[in-house]
Amino acid sequence: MNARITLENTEELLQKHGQGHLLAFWGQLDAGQKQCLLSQIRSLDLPKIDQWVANYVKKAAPVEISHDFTAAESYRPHPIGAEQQSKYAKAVELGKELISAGKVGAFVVAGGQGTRLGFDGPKGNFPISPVKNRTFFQIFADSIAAVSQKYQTVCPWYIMTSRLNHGETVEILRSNGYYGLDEKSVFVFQQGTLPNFGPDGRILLADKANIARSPDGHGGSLKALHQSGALEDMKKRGVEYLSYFQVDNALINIFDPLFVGLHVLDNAEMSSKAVVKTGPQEKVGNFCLVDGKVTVIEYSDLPDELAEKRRSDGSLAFQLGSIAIHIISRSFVEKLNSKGFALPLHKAVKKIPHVDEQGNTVESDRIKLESFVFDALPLASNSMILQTLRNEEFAPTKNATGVDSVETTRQMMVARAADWLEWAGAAVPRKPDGSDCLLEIAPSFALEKEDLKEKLGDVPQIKPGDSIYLA
Ligand code: UD2
Repeated sequence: MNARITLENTEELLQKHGQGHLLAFWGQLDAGQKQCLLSQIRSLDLPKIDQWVANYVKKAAPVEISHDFTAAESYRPHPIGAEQQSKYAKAVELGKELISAGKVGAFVVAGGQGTRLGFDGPKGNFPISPVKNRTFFQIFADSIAAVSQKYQTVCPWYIMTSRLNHGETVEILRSNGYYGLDEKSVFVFQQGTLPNFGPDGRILLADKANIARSPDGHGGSLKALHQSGALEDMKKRGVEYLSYFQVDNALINIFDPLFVGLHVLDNAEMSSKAVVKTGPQEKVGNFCLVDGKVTVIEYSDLPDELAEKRRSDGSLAFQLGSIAIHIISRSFVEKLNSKGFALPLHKAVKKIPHVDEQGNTVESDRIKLESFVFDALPLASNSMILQTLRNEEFAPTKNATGVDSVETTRQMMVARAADWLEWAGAAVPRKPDGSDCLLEIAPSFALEKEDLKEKLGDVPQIKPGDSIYLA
């Protein structure tokens, strides 16, 4: 039976858990603020928070890595040998059937802050394409429309936002008419939050009446899919697989029949795409096998000696980088939610606005906790990894300039378009370090290079210095 909740017993409970300071400004609050703060405090699972404080907030090392692990195996981008060739062909056919039957949905996680890019607003609204300055959201929507058209189906789009950008994201989609997609097939939902902490484990106040909170990481998507009704929506539509990707990858191939098909043929619950890392310290997760389970160890958590370890042929021992592209079975997310699950948390030190003991608003390095979606991989009964080619599918936009930047993304978009056109038989003017023109291919023109073969007649002659948009 629930005991009656009063200010006194709340105070007592908070004291017991070392969080009594949350009521420090109680006397300065009006009745509405008091009620609001009390309900926030009551929603905290304080015994669980004690564990988080001990296991994550106060621990110096972010995660403990068992040294008893090996590198994970993967399928190559192209099949090796006749047996695999026939498996890939079967997978492609199956993948196409599943996409045509409307069983695959697009799922972008777009709840992050995108601080490094220095862009004001949801990252999905950043104008990234090299010729037309189309935004990430526009590019994804164009791909979804083109796939729906190609397979004569409706591919729904699930978009996860956070409290930091939900309203703005919805408004961007609405004011752009959902980029021509049917509004009913675009499902936007918010991820959850977790409280912020000081280094001593005390929960921070954002102001005198509110607990400071941050989005709970992209791992929060697995709960949010359930809590928001997105899973229910998928079930109603008959969507069985989610194609998961990040908001900052303009080269994403959202509906890849081979990837979907291999996932299903291998009875996988959650699968991943990987690239061979550019070097030991590339900022991508590392695919490993821990106790026989596919596991991703984030770049910041892999000890240097393992990151640098090489095989006899000179290649990196841990060479498969995680590019945050997954197929996730709906039944897997349903199963996790039905039996209750918790992903491990990771600690990040960020500038977080909060009130100090005097009640002044300050911004300083404090702690946020988040979960990572790839930590669900070991929970899957089966998990498959498909290697892909970086220049075809992975151009992360993290920074304004330099590595993984707006500039490198645009270069990669042009380079892929040039490669596709040349493969199909068009002439592309070249400089020693790339193409001597700007090229952009709209998904409606070609979703893959094979689509260009029959469109060559629509490709104009490309001259040095040209800016060409093919749509
Ligand atoms: C991520 C991966 C890294 C590699 C790289 C590829 C992690 C921890 N690392 O690095 O291994 O695959 O991407 O580009 O993921 N997001 C949310 N809610 C949140 C936090 C993030 O939706 O609470 C989204 C965010 O909008 C973005 C994606 O998750 O689409 C990744 O976030 P990030 O850019 O901060 O990830 P990063 O660069 O640490």
